[in-house]
Amino acid sequence: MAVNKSVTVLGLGYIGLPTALLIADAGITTYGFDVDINKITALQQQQLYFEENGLADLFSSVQKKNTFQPGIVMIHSDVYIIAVPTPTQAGSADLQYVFAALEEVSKVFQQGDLIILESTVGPRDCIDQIVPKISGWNKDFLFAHCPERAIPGNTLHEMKHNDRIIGGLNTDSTRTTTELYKHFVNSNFFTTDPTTAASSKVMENTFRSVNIALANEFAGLAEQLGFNVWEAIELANKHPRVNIHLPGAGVGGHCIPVDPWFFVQKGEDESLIKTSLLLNRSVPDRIVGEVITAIKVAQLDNPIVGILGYAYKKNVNDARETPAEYLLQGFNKHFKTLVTDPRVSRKDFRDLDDLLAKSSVIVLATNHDAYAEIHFSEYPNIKIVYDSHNFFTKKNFQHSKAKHVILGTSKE
Ligand code: SAJ
Repeated sequence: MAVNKSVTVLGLGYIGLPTALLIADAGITTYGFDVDINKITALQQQQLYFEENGLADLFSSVQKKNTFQPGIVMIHSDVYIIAVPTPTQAGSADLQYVFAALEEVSKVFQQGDLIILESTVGPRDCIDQIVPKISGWNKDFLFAHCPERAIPGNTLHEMKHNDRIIGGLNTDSTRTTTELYKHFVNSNFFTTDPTTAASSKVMENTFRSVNIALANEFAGLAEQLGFNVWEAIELANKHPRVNIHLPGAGVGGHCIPVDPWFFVQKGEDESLIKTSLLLNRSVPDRIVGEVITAIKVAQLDNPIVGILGYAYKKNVNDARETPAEYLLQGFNKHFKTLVTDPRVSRKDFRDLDDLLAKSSVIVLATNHDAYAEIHFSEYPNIKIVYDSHNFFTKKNFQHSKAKHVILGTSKE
């Protein structure tokens, strides 16, 4: 695709904004559309609204080139890239935001334009629902499903260097999409049809869900059988064909607890995929139960629980579907509960020091690097530290009387 063509990215979130900026940085005129006026205003005032490695530098580079124009009014361009959320709804992808984006595209769409869907959708959604909608406009069109595969925290690197799967509706669609992506992706392109592209994307996150569930089940077994799950996983992973994932406080983010549901058929019970999703969802409740037991054993009266970390994983400021919310709700039913996170700000959240000074029980939900330097001896009020990530070391507990309870280890 020639650089004199223009692109509009619809949905300027965690995927859409970096994608738009990479395309604009390649010198292609790029329009950014979002229904959220606050996002558009921020961008027009040269401000970003989420953190991502390298995004600020990319944004200033693009500003100098003057190739990116955010707005809330659609303007015609040659390519439309849709990167809007697709939550789960009763076991399938909720396509309402995709349809709303298509509605916007239809206002300016011209014969022969290309529509690329980056949002994750169910295997047959493109063919059964999205393509028929575009066909209804009665104009020739090109269409490809090119599911995003970048991980929050390393989004820009992965967008540039991960292999891309281009699921074109026909050869022209695949070729034009590949030509565009070659402007900013420095990796391999694998071409297929939209249904296979969607399926492979959902399979990737399902692989993660099932493997993390296995690790979480191993953690439960370790507690019952009296072994250390962290050490056992490390040893098992010495085998050349074994790659056990890590247990933790549960599974968050807008992908792994969501996308595998697209594979679960309605009414299906005996599905490995469904079991993995439910197992991962049950982890925060299991932790709440374990902490309550530890509190009883330690005979703590009126304990105050302090949750360390609210982001869904370490070193990001993203709290979508975070398991820390289930911990908060679970503890709140029984005890006064405080939360801190250096990267997620909410009015009711505390400073780290304030939380450490007030809590008698600490529950590590998110293993942010920022917690590595805590010295529990400075907070004699803290009696129990529940560590969901095997994160703290002896150094953190030097001269401290707090009990270090590690998920997935014997409680004796
Ligand atoms: N987690 C564990 N144990 C592990 C690994 C992760 O409990 O061994 C937890 C994390 O703490 C987190 C959740 O799982 O709560 C998901 O984190 P993640 O880092 O595994 O993945 P995401 O959700 O940030 O991004 C995933 C990626 N998919 C895969 O790795 C297959 C990313 O490449 C996708 O682009 C993204 O989903 C998406 O948008 O689908």
